Amino acid sequence: MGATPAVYGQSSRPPRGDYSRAASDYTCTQDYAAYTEVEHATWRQLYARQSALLPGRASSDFIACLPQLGASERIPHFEDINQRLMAATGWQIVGVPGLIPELDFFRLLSQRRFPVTDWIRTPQELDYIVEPDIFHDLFGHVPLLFHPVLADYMQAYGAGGLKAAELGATELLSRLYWYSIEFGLIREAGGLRAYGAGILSSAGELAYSVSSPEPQRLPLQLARTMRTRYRIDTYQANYFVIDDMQQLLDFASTDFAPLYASLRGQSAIEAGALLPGEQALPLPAVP
Ligand code: HBI
Ligand code: FE
Repeated sequence: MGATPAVYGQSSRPPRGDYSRAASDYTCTQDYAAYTEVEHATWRQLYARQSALLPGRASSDFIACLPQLGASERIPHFEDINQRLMAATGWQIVGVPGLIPELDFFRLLSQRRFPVTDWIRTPQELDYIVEPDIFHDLFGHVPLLFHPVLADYMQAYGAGGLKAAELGATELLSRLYWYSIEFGLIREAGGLRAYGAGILSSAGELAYSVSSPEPQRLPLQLARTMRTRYRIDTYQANYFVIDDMQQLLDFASTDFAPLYASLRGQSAIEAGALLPGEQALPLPAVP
């Protein structure tokens, strides 16, 4: 078993889960009997609160896929979700004790296995938790694994991550992940909608991301997005917007090696900054 992983952006605080129970690929089985009634109640409370916030804020694809999770009242059994997920897009979720090293993460995604942290936050952490817990992973990420285009993008991202690691470009690629899969926005007929898991699982950031005038919103473009730093401990200072999920899959089919090479000499852009001549996207008028 490798040492517990340095997690992205975290302080030196040791990660929360018990990594000694994980296999060499960091996966561990979900100990369903170990969940307490308090933990099921926390899940129920988070699920009810977040679901009520989705209409008019979450992507319509996310809202359509959420019922496939089949778990509003109690923490779901991973194998129940896997039966539906495997049939839908060939993905399965696997338990992990928490954040895992990038290479292991990329490898699992390339195998259509999504790592889901198997512990849940305490009632005192209802509004904010630094590390992703089971609610962030299951409620935020798993519904869109039922979406065929997103399902293919996630696997391509994993395969791309393994290549990026060989080219020393994982920081660039992780920014693309951050500003799409974690904090991505999509433009729909009704206005801006969130499809990123970090937004969809956050009570406060969901409304902020699609309606606050504060953050900068820009069209998602590979080079610009890969140059843009991100913060993990506040709402995002900028968001990147796509018009169609297919855009992500089209990105994934391009060869990133020349892009990485061209970005090597370019400086990173601070979150929230605009380059000379750049125009942030206006907030769409609320219909
Ligand atoms: N580990 N379990 C888990 N979940 C993640 O989302 C995750 C990770 N390790 C690394 C990571 N994400 C990011 O650094 C990716 O950009 C690789
Ligand atoms: Fe996440």
